[in-house]
Amino acid sequence: MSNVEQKSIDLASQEVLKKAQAENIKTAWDRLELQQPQCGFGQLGLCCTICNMGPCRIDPFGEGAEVGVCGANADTIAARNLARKIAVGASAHSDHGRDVVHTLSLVAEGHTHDYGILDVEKLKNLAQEFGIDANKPKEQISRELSKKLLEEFGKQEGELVFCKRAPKKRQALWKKLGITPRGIDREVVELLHTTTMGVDNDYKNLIATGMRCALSDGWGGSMIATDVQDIILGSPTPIRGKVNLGVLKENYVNIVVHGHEPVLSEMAVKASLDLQLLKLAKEKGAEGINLAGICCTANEVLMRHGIPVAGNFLQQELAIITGAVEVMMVDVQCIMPALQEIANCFHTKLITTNSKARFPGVTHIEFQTKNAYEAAKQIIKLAIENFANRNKERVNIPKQEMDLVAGFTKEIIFQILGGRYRATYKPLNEAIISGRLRGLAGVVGCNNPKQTHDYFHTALVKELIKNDVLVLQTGCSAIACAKQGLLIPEAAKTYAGRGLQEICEAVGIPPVLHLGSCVDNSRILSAASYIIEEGGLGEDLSDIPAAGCAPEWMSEKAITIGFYFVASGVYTVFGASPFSTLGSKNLTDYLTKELGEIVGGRFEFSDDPIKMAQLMINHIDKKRKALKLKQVMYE
Ligand code: BF8
Repeated sequence: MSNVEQKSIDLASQEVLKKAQAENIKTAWDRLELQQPQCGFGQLGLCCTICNMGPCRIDPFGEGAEVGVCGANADTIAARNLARKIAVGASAHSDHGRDVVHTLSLVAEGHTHDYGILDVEKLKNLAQEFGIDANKPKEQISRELSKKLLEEFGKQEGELVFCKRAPKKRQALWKKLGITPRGIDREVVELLHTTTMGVDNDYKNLIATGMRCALSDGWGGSMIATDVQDIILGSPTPIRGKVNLGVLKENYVNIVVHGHEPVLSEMAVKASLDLQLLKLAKEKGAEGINLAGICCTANEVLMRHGIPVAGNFLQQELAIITGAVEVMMVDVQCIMPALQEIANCFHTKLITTNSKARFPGVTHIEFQTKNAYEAAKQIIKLAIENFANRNKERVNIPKQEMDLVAGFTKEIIFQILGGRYRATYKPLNEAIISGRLRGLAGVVGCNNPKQTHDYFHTALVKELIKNDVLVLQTGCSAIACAKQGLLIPEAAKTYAGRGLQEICEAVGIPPVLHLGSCVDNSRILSAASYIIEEGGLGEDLSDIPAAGCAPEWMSEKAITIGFYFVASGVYTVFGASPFSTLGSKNLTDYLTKELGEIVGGRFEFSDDPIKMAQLMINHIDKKRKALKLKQVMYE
């Protein structure tokens, strides 16, 4: 794939890819090419490395081995492989959530003054959900709440408290199926246990255990991460920002935060405004300090502070290749191991900050809640010192930068649609009931060099909004659409159908709402629960005219998100290849057909974005019909 247009639809990325080619710097696209042909057994899910009698592989054509040495067949092997990915995805989000709660407990104990309790109302609401007297002083509430939240991870019995946020009918279904999550860590461990050699050999049972684990992420770890981040960092409100590599500035010290945990990037924001550091930057010949983000941590600081976003997952290498980045500071998740080599081609210093995620030989500045601000200052100082090492001849910052509006939470949707003093989801429900809006879609997830970068996200979302579907976005998908100008109110006029346009114009919102990072997919679950509570659109999440999609997914976390959406009743379409299950027809049929009868949600796979949108629209129309809603107003 040498043609940059095939690699990405994003002009800024194309420009930097050309530079990479000219300078013989290898990126993910080149490494993908070197991997061709990729392992067919792996793609089909038919390779088993679980025990030392293997590795075994099943012949997909039925001519060779039909079972592994232990006797496991294609169904068991493919389901075990998939289940392990669900466990890993859940562990990543949930471990993030645990760290955030730990920060809350340090704030409550007075062990850190770098963070505070910024959303007291949310703290009190959560306290009530956990049976804590909300009239106590906020520090006392925080102490008790952080203890109870930490217990959610280690709980052995009962059910996660946030499950109660789901509609009653959904809760009852989870109970009936035995998939109500009990404790977050317990579900991850139990799922891993069942996948080891000689435990669960029933692919349907493995998927049930997998759904329980995924639910412990969506209605547990991720939801905790979202809500506690809002408490200690402040709940986002709609905010304007800029996106794409053009946000890097030629005469500034450029620092890129990359990863997932905003407790770190938040301090980088604070430190980048430090007057002494600004003075130092000027002394070193820079005009100032420019902080930008990549991936989900970018979404976090964008939503709360309007910090510009340099790009999504596939742009992490490209940001460094601009030659203008002094420091890229990384914490956990979605950080390509290749960054070290790319940084070595330039003056860029890669800095790791989390003890869980290190690179051999890379500078590590350990970031702990207690020393947070000092560590951030140290990193920024290092970036300033590194400015002099920048080779101006090799700097090539693309011009492209686009405006966007971010910061829509479930609470904000209440306010913008219902007004601050009569906050309600009623106008949203009524818009769907009357047919002005066809329905809702959650479009989320990553980039994958196997697909033309950003094309799947944007083509799909354009098709949805053209058909009066309001789109809720998170993660790298939101960044992709933002770069193409879909996250500004003006986009409604250009791209949205007439009904959606009328709503956007009436309340001044974009047709595509940015709800945050990947853990913030939990905001979509909560918003959907409010819709049911409001009334008129059924009794369960599976009744809502809505669908989910991850068009360019690559991460195990996306699989887990898909499973908690499906187990919550949402029809969910995945792009790229299916989850390596095609080697088992039984498992694939189970995920794409039978699950719908069991949990009300199921998977669909497609490699065509327009077809994906059409599948979602068909599903939405089917749900409208089941609810006996009026015709869509402007067909
Ligand atoms: O958690 S969307 S590439 S950055 S996994 Fe990663 Fe995928 Fe981006 Fe955020 Ni989510």
